[in-house]
Formats: sequence, structure tokens, C-alpha cells
Amino acid sequence: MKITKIEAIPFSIPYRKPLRFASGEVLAAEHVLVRVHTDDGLVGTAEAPPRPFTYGETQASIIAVIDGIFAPQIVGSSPLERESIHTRLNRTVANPTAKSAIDMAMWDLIGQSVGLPVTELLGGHGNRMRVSHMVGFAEPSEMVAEAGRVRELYGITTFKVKVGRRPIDLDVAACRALREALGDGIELYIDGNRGWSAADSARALRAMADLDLQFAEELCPADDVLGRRWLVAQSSIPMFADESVTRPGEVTRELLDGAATGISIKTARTGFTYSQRVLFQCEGLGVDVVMGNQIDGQIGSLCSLAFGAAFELTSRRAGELSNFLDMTDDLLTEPLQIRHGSLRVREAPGLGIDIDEDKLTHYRQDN
Ligand code: MUC
Ligand code: MG
Repeated sequence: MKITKIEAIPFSIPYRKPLRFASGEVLAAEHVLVRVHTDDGLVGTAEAPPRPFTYGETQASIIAVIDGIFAPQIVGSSPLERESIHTRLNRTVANPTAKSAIDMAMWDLIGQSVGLPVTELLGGHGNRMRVSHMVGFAEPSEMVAEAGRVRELYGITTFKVKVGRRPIDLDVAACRALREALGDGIELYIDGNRGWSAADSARALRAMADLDLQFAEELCPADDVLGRRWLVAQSSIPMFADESVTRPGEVTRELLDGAATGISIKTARTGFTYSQRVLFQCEGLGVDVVMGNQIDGQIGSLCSLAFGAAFELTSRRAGELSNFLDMTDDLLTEPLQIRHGSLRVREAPGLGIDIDEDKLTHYRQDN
């Protein structure tokens, strides 16, 4: 099996409502569909979500790096040569979601070629994950209404609340309102997207000490090296790193620095190959993980689910797998269905991604 062609197709699907958070906002899913074709007629599929505020990538840069650098480096290789392919891709620094989409599409091909779901190839721990829903910036009453609706419709009982950048009192009020309205039966945690200083973070955590938060994510920038170490040392809840850990070396640095005590794993930025390395590193060190969301569509969510369900450690916490609910439509022939707060892995070989070609024609931006 040899790779014959890689397609990088821009598409745009509107959101029902914007998702706002401390480092940016998303109004439409302007992603890149990546298709890796082989000489035996198989097609591996994944999507790359450009997040300029997190990785510096744009839709145009993802297409340019795939078409101009990555495709010429790997066309003619077998998808099984993953290590050698990654050595070639890694000659170009950064570009995490472009590299990861290629990586996951290759795993999709490997699964299809041997007739097994990627989850089984990766680890085969289970076939489902509990879902955590991300609640973006809004007035506290709107955030409560959204969480209540999501619990009612999908049975989701874990919520990640976006905080940071706006007045601390407003964030504290939102978290308090969620706890009071939805009760002790829900799990709550917060994500600051680097929006506070270390001192603000400490103040906010003190103000929320009675809200039984599960953990806090990326409250202040990792570049505030001593501030973050100071914050983590005094926190009574786990402090997770997200955008500061885009590759295994950064995970090592954050953990050894005392700058984080948990790690968000996002397949959108470390694919399956490097997400495994991040996971095994955390497991070896006794560090907690969560499956994060790069504001993925259904294709990206299927990828996170395939990875998260494959291992015991990633299945412990609810995975952030519901951002696609904010989208007006998607590209799969068979949409993802969250039931009783969980998503089930597809049983088809590979990732089970079947693209609706009419929808792709409608939403693609290059025709
Ligand atoms: C998250 O967990 O931070 C927002 C910015 C980003 O990089 O990912 C999203 C969600
Ligand atoms: Mg985050």
C-alpha cells in the first residue's frame, strides 16, 4: 500500500452561535479536510482545525504546508512507515494540526487495510466515552440555560466552563450559578486559556473554593514560569496544561517545572502517534489526563473518541467531545449521536468516517 495523493480541502460550516473564550472566538468551522489516497484505492480521512490564537496555523497555512511540503515528502511511502514519515514531517517545525490530520488519516488507512477499528489497534480498552461539554462566555444565566439544555437533551453531566480575561467576579458568578442551578450531581472544571495572571488565578480559585471544581486548565501563561509554579504549588485541585503542551517535550518541561499536574491530550494537535507518547509519558509519571477538544467538528470528535476509548487512563474522565453541537451541519453521512451522556466508537474498520459528498461539495471553499 503506497500513498499516491494527499488532498487538503478547505470547508466552512457556520456555527449556530459563536464560541467565545479568553484567547479567541469561533464563528464558523473553517477547517481543512485531509484525505490520504493509496494505490489500492483506500482513502484515509481526518480534519485539521486552524487555531491561529493557539498554534499560529490558518486554513491557508495548513493547505500550503500540506500541498507544498508534506505531500511531496510522503507520497510514494507506505502509511505503515509512520516513524520515518514523522521524521520527514518534523523537519518542518510547528504546524501541529496539519501534521496530526495526516497522521490520523494514515491510521485510518491502516485500520481499513487490516479490517479493524483504529480504537482496537491503539489499545482496545473500550468502545465508548463519557462526554464533557464546553460552556463558552455568556451571561451566567445564559450559561446555566445552555448547560441545562445539554444535560436535558444529551444526558451530559460534566461541564468545562470558560473563564479568564473578563472580570473575575463574572466568571465566579457563572461557575456559582452553574453549581447552584444544576446541583451536586454535575462535574465542573474551568479553563482560562491563559487569560489571567498567576495572582488573578489564585484569587479566582480562592473565590471558587467551595464549588467542588474537578480541576483548572491553563489559567495563566506558561511563559510566566515562576508565577505558574507558585500557583500550582498552592492549588488544592489539579492544574492541567493544554496549549502549553503541544508535543511530548513540552509535556516533560511543564511537568518537571512544576507548572502543571495534569495534561490535556488533543488528537487534533498530536494525532494518534504523538498522543500515545504523551499518554504513556503521563501514565509512567502518574499524571492525570483529559481528552480535550480543539473545537473539532464531527470528524475530529470521532478521532478524539477513537483514541480516548482505546485506553483506560483517557477513559476515566469525560472527554470533551461535544463542540460539534454548536455547528449547523457537518460532513458525515451518519452524524454522531450523544446518548445518555456518552458517545460510542464506530465499529467500522479504520475510523468509520464516511463523507457525504453532496455536503462536501456544498461547504468546500475551493470550487
Ligand atoms: C480549549 O480547551 O482551550 C480553545 C482554544 C483552544 O486552543 O482550544 C479551545 C478549547
Ligand atoms: Mg483548554
